[in-house]
Order: sequence, then C-alpha cells, then structure tokens
Amino acid sequence: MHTDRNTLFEKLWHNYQGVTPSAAQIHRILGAEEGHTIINDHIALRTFNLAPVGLDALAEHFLALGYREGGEYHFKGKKLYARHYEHDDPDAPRVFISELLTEQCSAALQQTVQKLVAEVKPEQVKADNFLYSGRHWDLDYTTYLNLLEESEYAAWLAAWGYRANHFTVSVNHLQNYKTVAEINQLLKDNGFTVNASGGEVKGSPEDLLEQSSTMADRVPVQFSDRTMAIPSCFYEFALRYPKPDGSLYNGFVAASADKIFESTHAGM
Ligand code: OOG
Ligand code: NI
Repeated sequence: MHTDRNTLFEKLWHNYQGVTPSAAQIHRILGAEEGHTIINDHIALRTFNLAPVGLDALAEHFLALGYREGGEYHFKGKKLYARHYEHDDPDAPRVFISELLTEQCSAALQQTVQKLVAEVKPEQVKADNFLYSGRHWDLDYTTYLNLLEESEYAAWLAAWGYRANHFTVSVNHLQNYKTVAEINQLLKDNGFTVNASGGEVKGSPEDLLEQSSTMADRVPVQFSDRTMAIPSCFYEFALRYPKPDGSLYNGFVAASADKIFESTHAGM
C-alpha cells in the first residue's frame, strides 16, 4: 500500500517535471539549501465532469490508497467544482481535484469536449497510469484557441490531458524559509515569475492557509496540425496554520484557489 502511493507520486512527479522545467530547478535550489527531502503539501488534478473521466473517477485512485474525502469548493465564475482528499499519514500529500461543469458552458464547447472525452475508454481511466497518461485525444491548434476564448481551464486540459497540474511545497516542512513571502523573494531572485493575481501571497493566517505559485512554464505541445509553445504546469508553496484544536488546517481556501487556477494563464 505504502509503496504503491510512493510509486504513484513519483510517476506523477516525473511526468510533471518533464513539462515544468522551472519546478525541477526550484526543487533543486530548495533541496540544496535545505539539505533534506522537500515534502509536498498537495498536488492538483483537473478534469471534465463527463463519464468516464469525472472527478469521482480520478478520486477512486486515491480512495484505493487510503485517502478520504475532505472539503468541497465551488468556483462559480470559472464553472468549476472541486474536492480535496486527505490521508492519515502526515507525509502523504493532500490531493485537490477539480472538474469543469460542462453543462454550464456553450453548446460549442460542450460538443468539442464531448468528442475529446469520447476517445477515453473506462478501462484506461481505471488503469494505474491514468493520472499521468496525458492526452487521450487528437487536438488541433484552432480547437485549442477556440476553447481558450471561453475557458482557459478547458483549453489547458484539452492540450495537456491527465497529469499533475502542480505540485506544492510544504513551507511548514522547510527549515530555512518560514514565510511564503520569503519563498516569493527566492523565486524572484532566481528569475521566476510569481503569480500576482489577487496578490503574491494568497490567503492569511486567519484563513489558516497562505499560498503562492509560479506562473506556468511555456513549453511546446504537439497539436495535430502544428507544434506551439503554451502554458504547461506551475509550482506552488503552501504554509498551513493550526486550528484551535492544535492540528494543522487541512482544507483549501476557495478565494485563494480561484487565483491559483490562473497560474496557467498566458503571461503575455
Ligand atoms: C487548482 C487551483 C487551486 C489550490 O491550492 O488552491 C489550488 C488548479 O489550478 O488546478 O491548487
Ligand atoms: Ni494548489
């Protein structure tokens, strides 16, 4: 059971850092400064709310590893619903899974997305490698741009498919950095762009969670008709505060998450 979980997160990390060179660099910088393993606070996954790839189908992989359902979150403007999953093992990263509420989108978007999802077989979703299996459908660049006009989330997911959208460093586990602001300074000193949407530090001690993130790297994607560089994945940093009972807050903060989603928006 334990080995399975570590293997899953290792494979997710390997796949993620392959398209997120900045995360690999920052991880190296932090690891060298800290001199110990970097602990992940959480990872995040994205999907469409259509069978066979809905949020629950992704969550199955984590429930099978002993995770349980945590809080749920609503993002009205972005037409997203999300849930988090947590584990008794304090070293197990939390998992944040969101899904696009496609029925709230335009008929054109629904038609496009239904065609993409129709390419995915239920057996593939159940397979051990699904969560880092990437795209299961053909996508041309014009279709990507059309999705992008209506929903950046839909366009990102159509282009990248199934993979960790980000990993998140647990600032609580760092020794040389005590605040998210200090991490942001390190990022900027090393030439990385911090997501400034809603402020560079999202959340407050009162929210029991402070977060920041890089802006996603831009890396080439092979569309069916051409190769274009588009935003891939980003790296996040989270500092959790204790609840009145002394245990660390395990949830997420919808107002902050709403801005973190924007880390995959095109910078220019
Ligand atoms: C998830 C954004 C929310 C957080 O930590 O609040 C999030 C995403 O971009 O898919 O990860
Ligand atoms: Ni996150």
